[in-house]
This record gives sequence, C-alpha cells and structure tokens, in this order.
Amino acid sequence: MERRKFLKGAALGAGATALATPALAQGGKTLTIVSTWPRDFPGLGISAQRLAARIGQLSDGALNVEYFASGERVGAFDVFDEVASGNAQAYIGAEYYFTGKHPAFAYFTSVPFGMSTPEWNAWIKFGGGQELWDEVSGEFGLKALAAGSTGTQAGGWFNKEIESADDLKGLKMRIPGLGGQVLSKLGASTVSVPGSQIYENLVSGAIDATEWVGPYNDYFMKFYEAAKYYYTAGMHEPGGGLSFSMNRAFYDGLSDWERAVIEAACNEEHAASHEENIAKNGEYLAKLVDEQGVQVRAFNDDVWDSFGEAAEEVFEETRDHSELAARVNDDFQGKLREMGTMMAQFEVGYINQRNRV
Ligand code: PYR
Repeated sequence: MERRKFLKGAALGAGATALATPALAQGGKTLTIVSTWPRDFPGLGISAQRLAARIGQLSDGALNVEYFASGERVGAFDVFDEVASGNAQAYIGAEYYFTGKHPAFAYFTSVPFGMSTPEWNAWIKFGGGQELWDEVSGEFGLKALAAGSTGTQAGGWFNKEIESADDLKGLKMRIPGLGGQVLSKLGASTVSVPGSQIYENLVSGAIDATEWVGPYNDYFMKFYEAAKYYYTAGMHEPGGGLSFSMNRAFYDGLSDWERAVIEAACNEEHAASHEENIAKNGEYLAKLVDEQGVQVRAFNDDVWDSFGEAAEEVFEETRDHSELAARVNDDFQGKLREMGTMMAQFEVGYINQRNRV
C-alpha cells in the first residue's frame, strides 16, 4: 500500500465512500461505523475495516454495517461527537484522543509507564477495567469495547539524537494523550494531529518529531524522509487497546445475540491486530534500517528518569480532575503494580533469559 494513496483517500468527501461490507439484507438494524483511521491504512486502518466487515458477516443480515474511514463522513477527531449524538452508531479509534472530554479516557488506550497489552487485557476483562470504562463512557452516552491493540509502541521519530531531557526542550512533537503532557512538562511543545496529517507536518518542519505506532505501521508513513532517528520502546504508549465505542441507546436496543456478535468480532480483532503487529514489527524494523538507513536508538536511563518524574505530576493533575478520574487512575496503578511484579518475574524474566542463552 502506497502511503499517498491512503492519504488521498482520507481527503475524499462523504459521497465517495466505499462500504467495508456491501449493504446486507434489508430490515436489519443500521450500524454506521466512523473511524479515526484513514482507509486502507496499513495496520490500524485495515484492522478497522476487517472488524466492520466481520460484524456484518457474523450478524448474517441482522446488522446492516456501513463503514466510513476518517474524512469520509467526519474528521478523525469528530467521531466521538458523531456517535454520542446518535448520528452514527459506533466509532473505531483510540480513546486517548478524547482526553479533552474526560482525562480518564486515556487509561482505556494507554498511559505513560502504564500496562503492557497482556496486562491491560487482564485489567479490562478480569480486573474491573471494563466496569470503569463503562462509567466513563456512560457519562457521554457511550458503551465501548476493546477492539484492537498495537502492542508496545516505538518512542518515535526525531531529527536529532535525544541524549538528555534538555534535548526535549523546545522540541515540537506530535504526541497525543498523557504522553504528550509528559513531554510538555519537559519543555517540548506538543500537538495531537490525526495520523493522516503527521507526514505533511513533519516534512514542512511544522513539527520536529512524532510518534505513531511501531515499525510495521510507521514504515508506510515514510517519516524517515524527514527524521532519521527512530527510538525503540517509548514510555508514552506501552500497550493497551483501541476501541469500538457504541451509542448507548443503540447498544441498549440490541438483542443479546446481536451484542454477542459484536463482542465476538471485537475480541477477535483485538487479538488479531496485536498478533499482526508482533508478527510484522521485526521484519519492518529491518526494512527501515536496511532499505532506508534509519538510525535505531534507545532512550538512556537519564531520559527515562526524567519521563518518570514528569509522569508523576501528570497523574496527580489527572486525579485532580474528578472523583472518577482519581478512581480510574488509582485502580489502574494498583493493578499495574500487582501484575507488573508477576510479569517481571515470569514473562519478562523468561524472555530475558531465553534471549541471553
Ligand atoms: C497514535 O495516534 O499515536 C496512535 O498510537 C494510534
């Protein structure tokens, strides 16, 4: 998939859309899905289209699914209002784009120094996370489910090496969510623009740095044309999930079976997208280095420590927003510590030894 092709698709007007699934039998319920990802975007966009198509297929005509990529019906960051208002029935996207609505939404994508994807899945499914998500979404008339995961994200693309926190001062960086707030505390000037607008901003010099996802998704964005230093694991998005968020009245009107269909399709895509990223990231990191001469770097411990101090302040400010934001933060941080100790002893402990021997 050539990058310009899907960026062009992102700019198309509403009339130019193609359905992810053909209109199904008349008489089913309309399920209009709007997405924060451009059409055919490798990784995220294709995952969203796969999910929309799968819901239509599994529902066997009960749900008439129509899918609009970003810009085809509303802009990427307008999907929340489109669904909350009932103009569309569901959006696929990342909840941390909507921290302006409520900062607790960040925890339902990923937060700095937060959970890895397996930890986040465990919190959502068995640790009370879904119930907290329902409370936050419920304030806006929405009901959300996990429906995708990128796994641990890359630290991002920079046009200079980052050797100390001082190198972040004055840096103009695209980075959404609480991760962006951490960078701001360290003196960077941060913006959150949708994926389809990052390349132009980087190439024009409007920004000096960006993060997006990881090697597989990032390869197609061609950020290496403007920024050649690529940092491995970042603090800002260590794992977590993407969302399929429904208008609550629409959700309440579904039969148990229709809900089960949507839940099954979301669960399937949540796992598949994570697996796809794990399977492809290594191959695409090698392509970035071998084909494009990208310089791979890792943040040093001093930079990590600065990120950690700034993140503490960001969490305190997030807690101050409301009783609900404090409760979500505290539950998340408590479960993270509980699971993190075990993960370090078992999963990470094993992987480190395996890779060493
Ligand atoms: C981002 O907007 O940075 C994502 O990770 C999707």
